[in-house]
Amino acid sequence: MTTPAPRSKPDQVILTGAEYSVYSRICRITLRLKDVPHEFEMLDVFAENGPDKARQEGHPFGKIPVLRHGDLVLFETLAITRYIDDRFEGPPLQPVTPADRARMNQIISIVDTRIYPVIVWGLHVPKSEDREPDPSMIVKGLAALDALETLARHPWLCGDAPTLADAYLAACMDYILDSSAGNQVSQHCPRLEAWWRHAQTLPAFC
Ligand SMILES: N[C@@H](CCC(=O)N[C@@H](CS)C(=O)NCC(=O)O)C(=O)O
Repeated sequence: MTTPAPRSKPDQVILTGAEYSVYSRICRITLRLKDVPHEFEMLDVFAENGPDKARQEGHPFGKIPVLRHGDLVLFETLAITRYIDDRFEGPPLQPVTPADRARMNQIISIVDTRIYPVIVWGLHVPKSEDREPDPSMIVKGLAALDALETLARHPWLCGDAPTLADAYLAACMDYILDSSAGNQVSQHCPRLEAWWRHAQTLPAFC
């Protein structure tokens, strides 16, 4: 793989991704929460030449998102969002106490390993393509939502202020609610429901 040539000005922030992409949304929410001026460049990774274009942008696996800040090119959403939080002024998005930080990391891991593969790909995508999901996906999806319901605090997932955990879960909410596990939120997850209603009052999450 060749290293992509820098093409942004020293302080320019460019996020390459797609509106539909959960991981691009996580980065956009994070940039907005920190109030970082940035440009968004659309790259449809599911188009025929999408993965090649993503590789040219600097993603070795041909995925999105990719963040450029001056000469710096980053891929992997956790690295991107932590960089945004560490590098720019604005409200801190990672809790200070070890216990709260661990809770944030638990929620992020659940989104990465359960919500995205199970609910987004295992339930939402089959529904949008008029296919029956694998029944095991429903069981796993409901278990993931139960775990998040138990972890969620008020008004934000980790307490008094939004963190990267809120950005991660918020980016999936449209897909969760539009999946066969969506009713679980209104019927059995009062904390998540209240959190999502509250989050949507902030422009960063819309
Ligand atoms: N671990 C990566 C996951 C990125 C990812 O899976 N992005 C999706 C879009 S939301 C993608 O590019 N999918 C295309 C593919 O897997 O070929 C991250 O955290 O950024």
